[in-house]
Amino acid sequence: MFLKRRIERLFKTVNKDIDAILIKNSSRTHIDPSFYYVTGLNGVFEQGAAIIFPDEKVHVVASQLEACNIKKKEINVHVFRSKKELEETIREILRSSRKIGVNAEDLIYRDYIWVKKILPKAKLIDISKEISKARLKKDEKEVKEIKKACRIASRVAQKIPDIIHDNATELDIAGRIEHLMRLNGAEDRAFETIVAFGKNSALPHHVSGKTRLKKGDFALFDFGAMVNRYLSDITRTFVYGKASKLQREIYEVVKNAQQIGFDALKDCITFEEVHLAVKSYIDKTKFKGKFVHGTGHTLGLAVHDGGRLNKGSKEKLDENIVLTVEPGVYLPRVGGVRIEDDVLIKKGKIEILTNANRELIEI
Ligand SMILES: [Mn+2]
Repeated sequence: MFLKRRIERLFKTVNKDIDAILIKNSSRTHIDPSFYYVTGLNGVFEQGAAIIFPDEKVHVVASQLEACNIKKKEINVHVFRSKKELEETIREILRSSRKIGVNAEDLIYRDYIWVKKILPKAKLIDISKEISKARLKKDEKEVKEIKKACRIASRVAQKIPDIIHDNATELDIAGRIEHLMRLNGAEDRAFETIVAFGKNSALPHHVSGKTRLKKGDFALFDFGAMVNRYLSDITRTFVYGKASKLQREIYEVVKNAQQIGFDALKDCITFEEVHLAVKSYIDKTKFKGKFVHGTGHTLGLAVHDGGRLNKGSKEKLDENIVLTVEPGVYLPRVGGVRIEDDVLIKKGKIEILTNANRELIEI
């Protein structure tokens, strides 16, 4: 049922005269997350395609290695064993479609040229904006998966004080976090886990390396779990040892900023307003100018799922959107604090989906 409703919504959002939508995957690093949105499948589906029409079953063209895993009765499965078969199958399914929606966001150029060649009479229309818009508001099943991913991330965040130790490297702890997520039911990590010790925590997208943990360091952990292709995204920052006065001050400001973000999600109209509320608070403290990124982003099948809480984002807040709220303060050469949680917007209220302790913890 949920697939039918997603497809209905997608065609309604597109609101253009199109006959079909073609979602085409390429190799493993170029899989379109929208493939999972319209099929509800889990797997990889390299080179495969999903083709949808208004009021019809979903067509999935999959290699013989993966087609056998598809057990959904709402899906018409087509198997390809060679590039030629893939070509013939897609051509056959779309033989009477003249206007075909494609997702420019995730369709690689080589495949675009290839689709044009095999369907010479069809007009390909970019509907990436509409796809992103349709995916913004989550249905019940999506919320369920995201909540599971959030529960796993929260549970692991709670365990971090038990796994870090003197002299541990960032990469070692990143590996342990990812292992713990698997032990707690994750299928994979949501993205490259960030572990940043000491002054590295002042770099919002630090690449974890061989830096070792020392007494007095900030220790920042940004990670997420994947469940049925849906993701969570959480950040916690601890002090390893006793916090200095400055560390306490930074932490307090970031924690207050996050609360302002939560409140703003209930009161504001646009994404931008939430960000400005958080940023203007931080800029009124002694850490003016030290919050250097957006307040958050939408979350779902992709970590950055289309919408962003930043300046210029006129997108409207609406129920069933899932967003991160992740203010930070970064002092070069000292370190930084970021606290990030995932939030589901409901009618006039919010539900915080990641519930690991947000207070300053000294380990
Ligand atoms: Mn995030």
